[in-house]
Amino acid sequence: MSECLIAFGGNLSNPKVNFQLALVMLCESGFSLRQKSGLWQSPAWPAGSDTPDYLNAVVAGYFDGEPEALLRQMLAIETALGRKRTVANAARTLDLDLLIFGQVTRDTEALTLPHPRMLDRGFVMIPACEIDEKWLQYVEALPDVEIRATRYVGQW
Ligand code: PH2
Ligand code: MG
Ligand code: MG
Repeated sequence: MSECLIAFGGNLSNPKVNFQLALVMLCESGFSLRQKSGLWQSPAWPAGSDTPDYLNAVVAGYFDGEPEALLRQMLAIETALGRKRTVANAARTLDLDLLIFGQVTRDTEALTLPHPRMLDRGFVMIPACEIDEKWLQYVEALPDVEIRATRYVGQW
């Protein structure tokens, strides 16, 4: 069993419901949930993106298998819940990003572990702090405006 951390994001057609459905589907695919953050709302990154605000969350749990197998399930769940792949940072119904998978490192076209940009993103680090306060140092390094623009909006 490897302990893993997964980021949820979305800004089209009821992301909260998509998060709930995606979590059920993940748990049916061999992922066992340990802890989940609440929901956090923030403007689309990068600043000035002309697209709706995002909802984000982070979940921690366990997976018995290779990270590539978990990633395959995550991509299938995104597709099942209406994700269309167009250009980078396009608005999306659901984005599932594998942040950490045990001590595994990967640098392939399909998968980079740990996730290369996770420490720079308030919408990932702020929810991650609910799971483990070790991420707080990365939140403290973010611009004040970004921290203030990321709002807790409840459970899911
Ligand atoms: N995801 C993106 C692009 N921009 N902005 C916010 N606030 N939250 C996201 O999850 C997000 C984003 C591409 O994955
Ligand atoms: Mg993604
Ligand atoms: Mg993403």
